[in-house]
Amino acid sequence: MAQVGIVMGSDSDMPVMAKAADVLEELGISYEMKIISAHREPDVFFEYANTAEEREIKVIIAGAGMAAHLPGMCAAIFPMPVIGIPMHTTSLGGRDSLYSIVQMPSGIPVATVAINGGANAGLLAAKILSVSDGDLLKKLKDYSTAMKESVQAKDARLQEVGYRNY
Ligand code: RP5
Repeated sequence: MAQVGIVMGSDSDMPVMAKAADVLEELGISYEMKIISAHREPDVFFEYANTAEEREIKVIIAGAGMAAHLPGMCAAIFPMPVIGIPMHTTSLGGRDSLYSIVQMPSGIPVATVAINGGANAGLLAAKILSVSDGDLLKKLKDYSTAMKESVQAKDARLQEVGYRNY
């Protein structure tokens, strides 16, 4: 049974949504992944959002671009956390997607990550699940430690070779 529902408005969103899936896989979190357009197939979308709770999904990660209603409409229906990923767009640089997703009216929150912020969406979903999962919390702490060590290794190399040879 999937714990996280990843849903995107179009297959053109896949490169960004894949980063969320990569993080979930790295942390051993089960997920399902769907392409569902709230605008182009509203009936399919409503079926998805209405059945997510009974399918035991705990968090939805929804990514969309332009007039990006998919995350907000998920949040309107699904009673547990929804994380929104605004897609970069060629016309407005993703500000259209960002504003559409982040500017939710009071009462229907969407936890919005950065434009194209797929990895952080995966991490945020993991952190939400870690509230009631000690093993997952340990993996997240290890993830943070590995990140710190990676920065320290870069600095150590900089000190060793100097910026011109870095
Ligand atoms: C949105 O419209 C999708 O989420 C996508 O980001 C954007 C463009 O979709 P395509 O025209 O590439 O299918 O629904």
